[in-house]
Amino acid sequence: MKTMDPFAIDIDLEAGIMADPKNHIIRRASDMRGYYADQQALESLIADHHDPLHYEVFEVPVPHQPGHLMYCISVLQPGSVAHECYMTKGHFHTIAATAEIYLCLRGQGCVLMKTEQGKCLTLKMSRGRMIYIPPFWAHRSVNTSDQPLVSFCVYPADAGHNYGDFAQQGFPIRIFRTHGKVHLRQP
Ligand code: S6P
Ligand code: ZN
Repeated sequence: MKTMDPFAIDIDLEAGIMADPKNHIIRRASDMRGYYADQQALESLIADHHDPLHYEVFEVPVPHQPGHLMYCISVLQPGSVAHECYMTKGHFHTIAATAEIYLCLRGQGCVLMKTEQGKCLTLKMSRGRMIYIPPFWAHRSVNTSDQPLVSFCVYPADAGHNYGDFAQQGFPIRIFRTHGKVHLRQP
């Protein structure tokens, strides 16, 4: 591995904003086809609301090599698709035996996690809460509030993202919010 010089970046912890990110990944509603239970409601959202922003990831990248740590700020907008709370696609890591840390900076929500063996867990997120996602657990963020859900994530830089068949299979639990009340549904 090449050596490199240390560097620093600034993060506004209140606002959850990384100064001068080099990568900005944008996911809109149209990128989420297949992920929500009510596909027709998603199509209506795309058509009627100009394909609204769903979530963004901000990064200052490091080499994707063993030994390095990748980190980012993830911002998931509030909203729902036929009452199913906005969520990220979710993924296993390509190198499945790699963990991840999520530190919630803003908002309320949860991280849904599942294993290949069919175990599924959800842990709540709120400002100051850190979630440790062990190796072999797929993970997805879900925003259950009316504010953006902002997390700072750290993971091995060579971990990679395996989205597999998440659009078809999803997670064994879906999260809905009706009249302000959050509830889980097992499809
Ligand atoms: C990366 C980490 C997050 C997600 C981001 C978007 O390992 O878990 O930065 O990439 O929240 O989610 P997804 O499932 O679209 O990559
Ligand atoms: Zn991850």
